[in-house]
Amino acid sequence: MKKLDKSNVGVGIAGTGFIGPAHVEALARNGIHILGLAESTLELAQEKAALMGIPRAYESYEAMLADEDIDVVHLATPNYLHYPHAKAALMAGKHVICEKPLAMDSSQSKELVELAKQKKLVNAVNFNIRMYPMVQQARSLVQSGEIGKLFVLQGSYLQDWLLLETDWNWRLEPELGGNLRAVADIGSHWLDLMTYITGLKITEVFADFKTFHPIRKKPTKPLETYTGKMLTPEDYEDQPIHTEDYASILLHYENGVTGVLTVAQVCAGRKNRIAFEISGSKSSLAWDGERPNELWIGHRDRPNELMLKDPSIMSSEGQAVVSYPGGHNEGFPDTFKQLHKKIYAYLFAGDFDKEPDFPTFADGHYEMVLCEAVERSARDKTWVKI
Ligand code: NAI
Ligand code: SOE
Repeated sequence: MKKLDKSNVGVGIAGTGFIGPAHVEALARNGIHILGLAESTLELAQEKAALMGIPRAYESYEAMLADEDIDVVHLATPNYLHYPHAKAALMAGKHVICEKPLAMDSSQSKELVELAKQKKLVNAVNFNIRMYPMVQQARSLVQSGEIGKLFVLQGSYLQDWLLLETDWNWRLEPELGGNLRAVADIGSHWLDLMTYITGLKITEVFADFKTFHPIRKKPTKPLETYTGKMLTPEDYEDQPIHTEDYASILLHYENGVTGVLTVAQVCAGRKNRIAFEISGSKSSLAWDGERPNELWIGHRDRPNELMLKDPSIMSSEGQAVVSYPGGHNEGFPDTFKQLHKKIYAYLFAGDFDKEPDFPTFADGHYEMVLCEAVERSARDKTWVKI
């Protein structure tokens, strides 16, 4: 296999709607320039390639994989395409960086884990939220024992972009997005984060779901994520909804640690608010993704602290994902930059037996297993073991 570095790596991307361009930008900020892109049509690929200064626009995803200059593919397409596209890329000998969720069910994700291992190819899932500096700081504090023995992990992931019955996106259609919506789309980030920070796996779950809009108004023309506000009322038709707007999930972790997560995409005013609070026998930690440069540290026997992102006072893991000094805020696009920096450093080092320091297909598969347990629990109204 050819030794890859920044000067010779050939990167292709599929899907340049909302999040694809964040990958393109993150890579450019790491000194890696995307060679080609595939879209749903050649015309769209050409238009997006021109917009982002990408040299090659392919007529199809298959044409991109057939390009021998492509070594790595990023998948930023709707969920139902992740499994077939990731599988085809691995079969073609390409490294794969896939958006979450990794697949539509756990048998698909398991197959991808095994295939990537068999082919000895780099595989990553874009759980970018791990890369916020204060999340890394929280992880260091938990891992070093400063919080003490862990008791409770609680939090939420709330959004309002699907609040109205006229709000529409492919995520609402199970054939395109999967059987779970809020849980798989955003809850998976929170669940991944808690296991990443604490090192603890979930042993059982109990979930309660609600769909507030059993019928939504579907636009009669396709639209990219977050662009629905531009439509007018005559552009809609009624569509029954079978996925959850809301879920609360009770969680039992290893070592007797307990947790609770609420996710919802209908909470007015909460744009993209992932938040957690971790309580242990010594102290607590709280973080809010809409104020990502702050970490609250709670104490019983002394005043609480509000730590601001500042590499000069952070753990080495925190420092590793910071690009700017204190007071110079970093946010959502920076998490992509930091995650891709780690993935490509690993790829260029070339030792794929080494433990990756980024989320892999194994983490994506774990989330699929969790999602299926959550779905079963909500349906059967009972605790489900993982
Ligand atoms: P989107 O609908 O805005 O964009 C999807 C793009 O894929 C569109 O440009 C569409 O034309 C293209 N596409 C559709 N079929 C294709 C095909 N056969 N070949 C190539 N391109 C094709 O969707 P969005 O919001 O960008 O989400 C994409 C994926 O990224 C989803 O899996 C989602 O869960 C994930 N995501 C992750 C985020 C994160 O923070 N990690 C943030 C937003 C999305
Ligand atoms: C939409 O809910 C969305 O774009 C998710 O798909 C992402 O994973 C999340 O990071 C932001 O919200």
